[in-house]
Amino acid sequence: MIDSVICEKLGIRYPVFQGGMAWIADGKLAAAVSNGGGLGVVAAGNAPADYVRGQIRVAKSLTDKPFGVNIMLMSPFADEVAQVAAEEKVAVVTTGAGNPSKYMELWQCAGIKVIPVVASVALTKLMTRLGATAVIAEGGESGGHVGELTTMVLVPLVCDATDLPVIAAGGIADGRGAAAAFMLGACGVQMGTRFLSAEECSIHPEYKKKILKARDLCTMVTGKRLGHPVRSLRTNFARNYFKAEYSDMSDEELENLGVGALRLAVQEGDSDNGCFLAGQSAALVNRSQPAADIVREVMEGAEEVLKGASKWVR
Ligand code: TUI
Repeated sequence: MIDSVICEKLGIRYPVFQGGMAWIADGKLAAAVSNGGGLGVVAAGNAPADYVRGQIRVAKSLTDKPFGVNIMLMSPFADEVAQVAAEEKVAVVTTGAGNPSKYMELWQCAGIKVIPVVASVALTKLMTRLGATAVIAEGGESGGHVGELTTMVLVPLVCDATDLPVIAAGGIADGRGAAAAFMLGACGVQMGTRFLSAEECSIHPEYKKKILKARDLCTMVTGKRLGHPVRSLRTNFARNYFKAEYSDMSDEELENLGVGALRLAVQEGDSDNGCFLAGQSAALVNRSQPAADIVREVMEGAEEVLKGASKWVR
């Protein structure tokens, strides 16, 4: 059985976090992952505080296991959502797309364990100083908002920069990826894309179909011009957006082109106007199954790979 310091720290069975996917990771998915022994996470994304409080309560009604809330720091509602997480005294807060320094004390005073996504060594060191419980090193293979570095480079750099437990994310969707993450120094993994295929994940059937069909070169990064690079499936929308970035379109028009695109993908399955966020690992995701089976299968797969690793050493 895989054992990890992060399991002990959080009271979970498997060192598997579910990524905080905006518009997607609701209370139902988070509870299913937590009931399966991982750490389920309710994503705030750009949603208002009332919605997030509602989803936290849904998760509480479906599981008595620990779960987290992901605060997307670029959200216009980040301040209110940060407050709701403290009021609801969730077990864990993960953060993304920014520096959560200004909220750390609020969450820590509420007894919440703070586990930020870091995409650089500098933020890793700052979060260590400010008392984070662990950090998530998320490489650019991931879906959604991406940093510059790959998982292969970022994880060992982050491990060298901190004594905190490090969770690896980006490009991990099976036991092989998880085993590799442990070899890089991580003590757990976070997966988003693999959980898009979970039976408890309520995305539009067209979204799920696209993930299950995705092959090696099916994702691309757009949004660099506006400073918010995001990885998504290579749909008509993504191709057109990419072209628009390199046209003489104004920044304002470009910004408007993206408005509402995440919702259109998740709720309407609209291939022409929706932005289907997904990591490179979509190519590795080939079937739908319960979230608990995903958690167990990935960890059992990692165990098998790690047990066989001595074949490389004489
Ligand atoms: O946050 C994510 N992934 C996301 S957020 C999101 S919602 C969105 N919608 C439209 C445009 C942009 C985002 C969809 N996917 N992952 C965690 C993550 N955080 N990846 C990279 C980072 C990151 C990057 C820079 C974290 C901190 C950071 O440093 C900020 C600083 O000030 O040092």
